[in-house]
Amino acid sequence: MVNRSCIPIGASPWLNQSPSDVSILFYCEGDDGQLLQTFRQRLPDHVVVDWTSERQTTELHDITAAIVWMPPAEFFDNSPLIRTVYAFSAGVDGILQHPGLPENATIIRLRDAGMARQMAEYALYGVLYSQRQMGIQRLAQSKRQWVQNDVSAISATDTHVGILGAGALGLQVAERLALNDYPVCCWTRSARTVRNERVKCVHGQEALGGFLNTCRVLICLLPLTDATTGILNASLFDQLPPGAFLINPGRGAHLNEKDLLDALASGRISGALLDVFNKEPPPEDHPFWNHPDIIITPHVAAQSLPGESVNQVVNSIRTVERGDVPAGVVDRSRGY
Ligand code: NDP
Ligand code: OXD
Repeated sequence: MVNRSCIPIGASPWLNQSPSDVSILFYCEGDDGQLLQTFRQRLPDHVVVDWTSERQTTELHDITAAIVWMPPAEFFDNSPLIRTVYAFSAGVDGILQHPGLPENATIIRLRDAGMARQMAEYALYGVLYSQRQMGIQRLAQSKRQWVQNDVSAISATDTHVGILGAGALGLQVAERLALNDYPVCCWTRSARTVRNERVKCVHGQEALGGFLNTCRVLICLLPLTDATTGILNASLFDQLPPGAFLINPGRGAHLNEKDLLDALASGRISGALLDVFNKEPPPEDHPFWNHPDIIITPHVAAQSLPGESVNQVVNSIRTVERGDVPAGVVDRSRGY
């Protein structure tokens, strides 16, 4: 949901400048130059300044906008006038925690950008893995055991899935799972109407307990905020049905890792599919690596598609230049 109160119309930092006056500071971790070049082609009326190679030779002081993914700590040091930050990501916890982020900068994030479909596939994989008890079978195979009697027929319709969050990603995940016959319920912060009658939605702290009690599989697709940090902890696990399965493609800091290990040891949780970690990659001696009931993926559950992501950022830049409010404006007080 776009919060239209974040950029007051007419307060755009661009309004008194023609685009050709406008430089945009660029840093996207891991870019081999391709993305930078694409932005330069798509914004021929702007100067896109590469922070990595041009910061020593370019006057950065007057720059008012930036395109970023995981910018270094010094990124904003010489550009105190940056007022619009185009985050090249869906999650904005990293940029919001950046020590140099100007206090009054507006952040505009990616919405979906090809990620929702991938996230739905990732979630479906995890849900099927749990429902069809693939963990038991994988382990048995590694011991050359034939475990026909240990695998029971549990139908999709009896496998209730709960999704923490029903945003750009969570909602599409919910719809895909519902299409595959899983009863799905989402939990959100505010009340919302979901048009798909096969997807239920509850909201608020008071609804959390009842929501958790039914989830055979729990998927975390929350943004990382003060309110959601550490939410996947022992007290939450205790409210799930015994043997529930956890899927976390949200953020590593949503999960209390020790509590998960304890819950796996006690059988409270039967297994977990984890894409994100407190430290990425986890240290070599991290207990998750070899845990028989944990599947690790390297933060690839959903990767933004470059074409769609560049389109979104370029459209947002044009929208802001017109003095309008683009989609994806982050509410900094909420943290997402
Ligand atoms: P959105 O901002 O679109 O949706 C967030 C959802 O979480 C909303 O439904 C919101 O509720 C809900 N929410 C936020 N805070 C709370 C709270 N305190 N209590 C209950 N519900 C809450 O985010 P996206 O769907 O775009 O992305 C979700 C997250 O997925 C990202 O922030 C990122 O961390 C992660 N991600 C991971 C990727 C990966 O590859 N592993 C790729 C991309 C994203 P409400 O509807 O009421 O606002
Ligand atoms: C994102 C991510 O937030 O890839 O976009 O995690």
